[in-house]
Amino acid sequence: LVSVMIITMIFPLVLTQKEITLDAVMKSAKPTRNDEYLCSSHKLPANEELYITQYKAIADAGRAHHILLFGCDEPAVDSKTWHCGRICKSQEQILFAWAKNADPLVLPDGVGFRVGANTQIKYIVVQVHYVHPLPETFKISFSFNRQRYLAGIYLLLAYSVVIPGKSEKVHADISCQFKASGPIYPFGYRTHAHSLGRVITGYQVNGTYHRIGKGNPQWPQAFYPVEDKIVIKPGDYLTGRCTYNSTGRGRSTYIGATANDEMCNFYIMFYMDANTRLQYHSCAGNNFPSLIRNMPKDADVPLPP
Ligand code: IYT
Ligand code: CU
Ligand code: CU
Repeated sequence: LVSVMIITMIFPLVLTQKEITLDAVMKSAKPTRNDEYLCSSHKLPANEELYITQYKAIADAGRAHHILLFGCDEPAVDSKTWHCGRICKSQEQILFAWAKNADPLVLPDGVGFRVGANTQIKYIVVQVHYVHPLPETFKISFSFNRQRYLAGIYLLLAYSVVIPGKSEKVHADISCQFKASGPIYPFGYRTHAHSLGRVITGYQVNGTYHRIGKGNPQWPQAFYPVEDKIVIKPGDYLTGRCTYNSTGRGRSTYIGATANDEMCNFYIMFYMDANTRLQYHSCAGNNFPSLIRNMPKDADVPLPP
């Protein structure tokens, strides 16, 4: 009854171009329950530096609720496939997110995630969230060519939040200073919360507020294109606000991993010069409360369902 996902990685088929097709065929895979999370790991060629420049054909996975791609130095589990609890042995890096009914986001020309030899990403782990226990087939293609710009992800998150029950508007706020050796150029954003999340907004602050994105976390939690082309410079501030509605719940809710808990995440997908170094790739907590007080008033105004 426990069937196995057959994962094959097909190495350069098209020889004119360095291209790898990561063909994750879950042949007669039988996720056994609703809302099951399955992970599979894919080792990258060990002696080559590679650039992920596109994620393709992900939308074929019609029965998956979401698919997340992570980069790992080493996967958490030795077998090729497992029920995801842990993703990587150490820190995982999110690389991409696809969600049901969302368009795949293609990276801009000349932009790639650097993976493979001499990087912290030696494996790709694909996490599939099955809505129904049905077999699934999908295909992810990567093009690997040296790129002028490197892609990266910066995460804003809140961690010490208590959402009281029976409350219509509860905020979780995030604020940090951006520290790096050069600017970053955001091109995508992703919001993530659980069932109480209503709206999540992220801004760049450099004297004035520039909205990077605003999303309803009940929409497919993919990466969406940024609203405006902005440049985040070292010394700028970043703020985020998650707004929850707990009127349907009689108890308090805390940050945590399960559906009974909540989260507050705003992901920024960006590109930068290859020699730019970021001090951190994430920002946790509300370190500059005055920036939150002055945030545009419409930050918590819900979006259409
Ligand atoms: C407590 C919390 O907010 N967890 C988030 C953010 C997070 C992402 C990564 C935390 C860690 C990570 O290594 I990548 I530590 C969280 O778990 N978010 C989920 C996925 O794990 C990415 C999500 O769907 O955004
Ligand atoms: Cu999902
Ligand atoms: Cu979560």
